[in-house]
Amino acid sequence: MPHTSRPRPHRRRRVLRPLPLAVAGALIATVAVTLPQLTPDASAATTLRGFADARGVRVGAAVGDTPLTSDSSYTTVLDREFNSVTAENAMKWDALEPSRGSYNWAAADRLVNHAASHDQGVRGHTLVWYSQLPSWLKNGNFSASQLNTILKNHIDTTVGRYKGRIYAWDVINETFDEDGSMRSSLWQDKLGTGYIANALRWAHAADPAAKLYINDYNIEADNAKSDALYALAKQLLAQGVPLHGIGFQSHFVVGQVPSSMKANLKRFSDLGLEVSVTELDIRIPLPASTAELAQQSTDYKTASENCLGVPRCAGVTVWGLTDKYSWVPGTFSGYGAALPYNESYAAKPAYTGLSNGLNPNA
Ligand code: G2I
Repeated sequence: MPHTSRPRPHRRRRVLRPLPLAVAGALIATVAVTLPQLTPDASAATTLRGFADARGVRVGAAVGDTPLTSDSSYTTVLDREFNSVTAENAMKWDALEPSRGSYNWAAADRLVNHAASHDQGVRGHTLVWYSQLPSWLKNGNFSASQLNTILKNHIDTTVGRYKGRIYAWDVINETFDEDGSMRSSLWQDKLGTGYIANALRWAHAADPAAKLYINDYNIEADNAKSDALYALAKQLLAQGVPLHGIGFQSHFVVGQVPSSMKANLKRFSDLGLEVSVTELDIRIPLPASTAELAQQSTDYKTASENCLGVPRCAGVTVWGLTDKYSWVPGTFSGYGAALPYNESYAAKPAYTGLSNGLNPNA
C-alpha cells in the first residue's frame, strides 16, 4: 500500500501516548460531572415509552418494512415513542418461507436489528395462522404427517433464528370462529386441535425464554369466542403446555370499547397468564369529526387502562403509528383515522389518550 494510506502518523502517535495519571483522573471527573446534564431526562419522561418504562411495561407499534426503510419521520416517532415493535407483515409465513425450506430473512432481520439498536423489544408475529400462507403450502396437498413436519421445521427455524431477541411470540393467531368453534384452516382441518399444543411445545423448545401467546380479535369482550379461548387456555395449562399469554388484538370502532374488557382480561390473568393488547387501533367513519377524535382519545385511554389495570398486563401495542400507513381504509371502506398520529405525523387527541392511559399519574 502507498505510504499515503496511513494519514498523519505523527499526530496519531501523540494522542495514543498514555496520559499522566493526574490528567486522566481530572478528565474522568469532568466526564462524570458532565454526563447527567447531557441526558434528555425531561423529554423521555413524557414520551409513551418513558411512561411505559416507568411502570415496567411495553408500548409497541406494528412496523411495516416500507416506512422503516424509507420514511425518516416515521422512524423518528417510532424510536422516540415506542419501546417495542411488531413486524406488521415481515414474519408471516408467506414473507419468511416463500418456497419450501428457503427463507427470506431480510425484512425481519432489519426490524430485529433496528429494535436492538434503539433499545426496543420485539414481539414476534406470527407462526401459525390460517392466512398469508405461501402457495406451495396452501396448495401442496400434504398429508397430516408431512404437514406436521413442515410446521415443526418452520417453528424451529424461525424461533431458533431469533432466540433471545424476541421477548414474545404470537405462536397461534386467530384460531377461533366468532361462535367459539375452531376455525376451519389448513392446520385445523388436517391436524386437528392438537396442532396448538404441538406448536407451543416446539416454540418453547426453540426459545425457552420467549413468552408464547395465543392471539385473536373480537375476544376483548366476554363473549362466545373469548369463552372458548378461556376454556382452551385452561385446558392447555392443565396439560402443562407452555402457554404464557393471551394477545387481545383490539381492532375497535370509535365509541365501542367493550364494557366487559377489563373483567375479561382479568379472568385470563387470574389463570396466571400474561395479557397484552397486541394490535390496538380505533377506526372512525371518515371524515372524522372533532367529537369523534375526542371520543377516540377516551377510547385509547380506556383500552390501555383496561389492560394496564389488570395484573400481568405486559403492555399495549398499536397496529401502526400513523394513519399514513394503516391497513384500516383498505379493509373497512369509509373508515380510517385509526391511529395516534395523523398522516403528517401530528399527534392526535388519541395520542394524549394513550399517553394518559400509560401514565400512572394522569
Ligand atoms: O388485518 C389486520 C391484522 C389482523 N390481525 C393479524 C394481523 O397480522 C393483521 O395485519 C394485517 C396487516 O396490517 C396488513 O398489512 O395483515 C394483513 C394480511 O396479512 C396485511 O395486509 C397485507 C395485504 O393484504 C397484502 O396484499 C400485502 O401483500 O399486506 C401484505 C404486505 O404488504
